[in-house]
Amino acid sequence: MAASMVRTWTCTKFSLSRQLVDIWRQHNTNYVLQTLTGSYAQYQYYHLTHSFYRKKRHQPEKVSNTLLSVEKILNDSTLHKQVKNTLPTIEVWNNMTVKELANSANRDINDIIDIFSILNKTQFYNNNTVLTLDPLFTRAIRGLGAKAKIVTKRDKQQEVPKQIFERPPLPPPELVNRHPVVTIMGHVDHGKTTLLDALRNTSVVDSEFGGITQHIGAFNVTLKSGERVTFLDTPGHAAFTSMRYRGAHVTDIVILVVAADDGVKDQTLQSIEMATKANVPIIVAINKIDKPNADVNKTQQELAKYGIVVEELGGDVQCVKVSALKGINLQELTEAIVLQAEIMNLKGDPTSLVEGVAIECSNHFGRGKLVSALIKRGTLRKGCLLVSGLASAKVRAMFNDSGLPVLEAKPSEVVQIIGWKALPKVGDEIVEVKNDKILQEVLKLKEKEHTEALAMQHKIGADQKHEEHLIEYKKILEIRKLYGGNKTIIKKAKETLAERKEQHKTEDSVATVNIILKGDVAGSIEALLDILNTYTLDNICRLNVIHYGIGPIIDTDVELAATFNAIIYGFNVGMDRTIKATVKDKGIVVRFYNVVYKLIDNLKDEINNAVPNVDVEETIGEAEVLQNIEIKDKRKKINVAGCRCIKGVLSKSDMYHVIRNNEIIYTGKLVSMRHLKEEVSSIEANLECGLKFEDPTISFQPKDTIVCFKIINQKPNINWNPGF
Ligand SMILES: Nc1nc2c(ncn2[C@@H]2O[C@H](COP(=O)(O)OP(=O)(O)OP(=O)(O)O)[C@@H](O)[C@H]2O)c(=O)[nH]1
Ligand SMILES: [Mg+2]
Repeated sequence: MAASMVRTWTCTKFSLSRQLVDIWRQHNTNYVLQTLTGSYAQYQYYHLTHSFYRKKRHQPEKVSNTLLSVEKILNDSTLHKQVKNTLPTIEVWNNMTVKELANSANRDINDIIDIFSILNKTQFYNNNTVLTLDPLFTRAIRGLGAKAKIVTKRDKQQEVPKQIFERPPLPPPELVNRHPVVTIMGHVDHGKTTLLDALRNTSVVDSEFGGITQHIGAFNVTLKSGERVTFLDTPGHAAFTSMRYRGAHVTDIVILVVAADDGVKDQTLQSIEMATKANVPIIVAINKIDKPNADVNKTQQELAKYGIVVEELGGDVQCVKVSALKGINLQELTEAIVLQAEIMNLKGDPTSLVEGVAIECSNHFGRGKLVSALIKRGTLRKGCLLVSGLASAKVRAMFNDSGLPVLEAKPSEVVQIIGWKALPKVGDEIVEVKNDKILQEVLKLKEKEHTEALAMQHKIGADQKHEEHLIEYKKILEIRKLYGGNKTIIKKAKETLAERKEQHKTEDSVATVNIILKGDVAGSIEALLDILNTYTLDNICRLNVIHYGIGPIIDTDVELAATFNAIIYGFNVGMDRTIKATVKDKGIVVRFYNVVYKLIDNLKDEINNAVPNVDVEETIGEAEVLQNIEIKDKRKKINVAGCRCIKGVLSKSDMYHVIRNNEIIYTGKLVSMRHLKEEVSSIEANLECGLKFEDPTISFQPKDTIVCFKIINQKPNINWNPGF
């Protein structure tokens, strides 16, 4: 039975002769298996042997067929897929052990030992052998049929930051009461800032550009009832998703503002989703009830559809009907907040080392690097050492939301901190460390993580290059397999690949818009970058952000703009007076905006201007073929399409497609257009005609479609929808 299986397999698979079967019968199993292995190896490499080449060279082959096959292989995108999709990714790190690699790769430890032992016969490998990320390692990963992804591993050295970032909470009896952090969320223009102004007796809304909030605002407020609340005001405009997200994730309570005259809108839904995902209770404030078209009931019903069922409708969500503008029911709203906070019994730990979140970061004109932080734990004082990502600070001074100095900040309070060496990233955690030694250690480790992440990025880039190379290699190999040592074909194939690369490069550099973004606060830059991330039309025009940063436009920005031919966008920032002359001399384009969607509108114009015109087809008429009419012209047979115009106009001088079964079978011009034996220049809808094309050999079938079109040289459609 086994013998017959091997026989069938060998004969079909390798086309080996009957001799092998005889050997199987006459010799022992080991011998047969060895022979099989040998034959298999021979089969595998047969296409690369001299005899194969020689044989192939003498095989008569039609040139056109050869070219077709070569072309087919060169265009074979499945090879791309094979290389790109089939390789699984293994997470690796420097100095990992064989055992760790086996776990990470989800492979048998012996596989790992085998592959390393084959590649490096001079070393003995066991479970605990430490591996370094060198070329041998990369080859071994390839040998395992995978790709490597370099990650950072928390090793012993990193126990210090672990202690710092994951401090155990204080036992509940030692915690003290703290006031609530309340984030106001909702759709654009539904009255969030007006409501907050009314609650704290200010008029922030009057100072906002374009009538919309574009920063996350943080305020410590003492309500008329004497209760303290920290309010965060978020923008409702679609562009500021990250700010809303941040607001929803640092808060205890969300006030969802919904205008009674407008109802539930996109950003209302997004706010509900964010608050729900962050597990934060919602209080609904139905605003603008003073408006004649206010419909509170309808708004409540709409909210119920999305899971926010207010108490009046039998749910458990508090809902207060207010008018922020007229100051109606504000007392009820504050009572609802206080009640919700009481239910939550919010506690804090003001005694331990500080933990907080960077709400906003900016380069303040007089104060320098300024971070607005929400304190979550501990009490922040002057002199505290803080670390956040790669940034660190020794607190030099602190200010409240009115810009007045404060001496300390306790849990739930928002405070502006100066003393930063570099600005943290908005939304990042801020932690206090005990002394400078620990600070330096943490920074060193953070730096290491950062470098490793960069190395990983570079590695990915290198992998990509390697993959491209591999695809080309596979294509040439395929051609070699088919045409043996035919040097001319292989040379031609290599040349074609090289030409395509070149062509790809030139196509790549068709249109590019380079920009530099400078903004007043990190949140604005983040919002702008989020919008730019929605741009996906790089095949039509590349959009490159050469550099972005916080603060006024300075000389290095101008230098970069000159080098990369970039436009500088200043959002809510000015430009150093000293560089105005350089900007003018170098002809740098600098644009200033203080409303986010206006900046994006301008960028869209820039992209449109940068893109060269392209030829597009504009259909002007359509006809249906009724029959193929055969006529004789100087003894030659000529086909004419007998058809009826069914849409628009057919014009004699324009271009035509002949379409059969949804496929264009011919594209060209007419030499004659006749209506009732008369030569005409156009045919209108519902009229019959005979169309004679430049190519007289083309024949027509009833139901073929003939499309008449003009070629128009116009700007391609830049359909960038940034989400607003
Ligand atoms: N009639 C009436 N108008 C209001 C009320 N509350 C706000 N408004 C008006 O609605 C407009 C928008 O108010 P904002 O407070 O800026 O709205 P917002 O929700 O903060 O807007 P974004 O921050 O841009 O999302 C302003 O013209 C306000 O005067 C209200 O209770 N009644
Ligand atoms: Mg607002």
